[in-house]
Amino acid sequence: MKALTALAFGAGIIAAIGGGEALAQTKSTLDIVKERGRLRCQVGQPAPGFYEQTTDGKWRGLDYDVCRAVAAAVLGDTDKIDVQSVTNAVRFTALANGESDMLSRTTTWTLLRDSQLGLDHQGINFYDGQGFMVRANSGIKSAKELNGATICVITGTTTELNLSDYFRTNNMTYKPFTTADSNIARETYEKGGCDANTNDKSSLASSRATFAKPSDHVILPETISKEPLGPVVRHGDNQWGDIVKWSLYVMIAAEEFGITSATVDKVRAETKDPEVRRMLGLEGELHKGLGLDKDWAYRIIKQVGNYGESFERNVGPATPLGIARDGSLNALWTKGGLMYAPPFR
Ligand SMILES: N[C@@H](CCC(=O)N[C@@H](CS)C(=O)NCC(=O)O)C(=O)O
Repeated sequence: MKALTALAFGAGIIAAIGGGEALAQTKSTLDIVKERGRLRCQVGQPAPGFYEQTTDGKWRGLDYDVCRAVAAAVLGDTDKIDVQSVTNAVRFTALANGESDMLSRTTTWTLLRDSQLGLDHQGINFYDGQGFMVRANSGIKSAKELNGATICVITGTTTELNLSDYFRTNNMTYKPFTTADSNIARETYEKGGCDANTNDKSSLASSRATFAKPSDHVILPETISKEPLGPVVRHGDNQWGDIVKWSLYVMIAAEEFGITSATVDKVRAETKDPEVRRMLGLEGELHKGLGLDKDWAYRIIKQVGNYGESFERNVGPATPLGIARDGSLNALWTKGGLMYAPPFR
């Protein structure tokens, strides 16, 4: 419930800031963030594992760690973040008009979003796909059995569009219960107002973790779409986009190199690996193009950790979400997955 208070507060910030600031922006986002000394990072309404508030009011999550990585790279401190928590329906406007510096909030990379909304996607931090959740006692075992069902869905999402495509393709009908508020969708489904809840499968796992009895709900086997999720910046500010994208790649590459938050100091003192040395700023001038100092990547690994550390502490098998990584698209490319960082060269 604490999260709800913060949500209202976060939405208030957005409203209060208004649309002006960056429309008249002549400075780069990097300069604005450095001058302000704070990163305005947009997340969604709290979604456990991805962006949520703990009892001490701090935010955490797999997506929030991308915000933290950028804050560590640019401002040297993962706490220098103003969190903007807003609904899906206004997320792109709030970024495009300059209220947010970036967003990192289970957002799917699509052609339309990348090319027609004044935005640029910056890589993928979670490979997802859309699914359905139903009550275990419904006896439903497949999405193909949902003909005529009432389905809870959040507006302004790819989810809403895929739902329509899927039922049309399979010659089935459904009654949508649509809302912009993810809490209302979740609660309406939990209280029996919908036969099924549809969302990205990770989001379903996230919702289920908040239910009174998670085991009363099952996620059906079908995956009806591709949902590559990742951070987004405004179109046209390429250096800022590079910073966001390469901050994420540092986390992925660090895991591939076997470097963790606990070992990065030792690695920095001892490594002879040329690529690791370039990434950590021990050799070369790679930081210059980003407009950052040479320790930017070191700080990300030290303060946030590598991608695997973030995955395990936020959404992995030991968390309430319990998402398996082995054998999934979210494994490193060296382990059969798609997590892959371009070279540090
Ligand atoms: N990936 C979808 C949206 C996925 C989604 O709806 N995520 C859930 C996570 S539980 C959600 O609604 N979160 C609340 C929010 O972001 O406001 C998209 O980009 O349109």
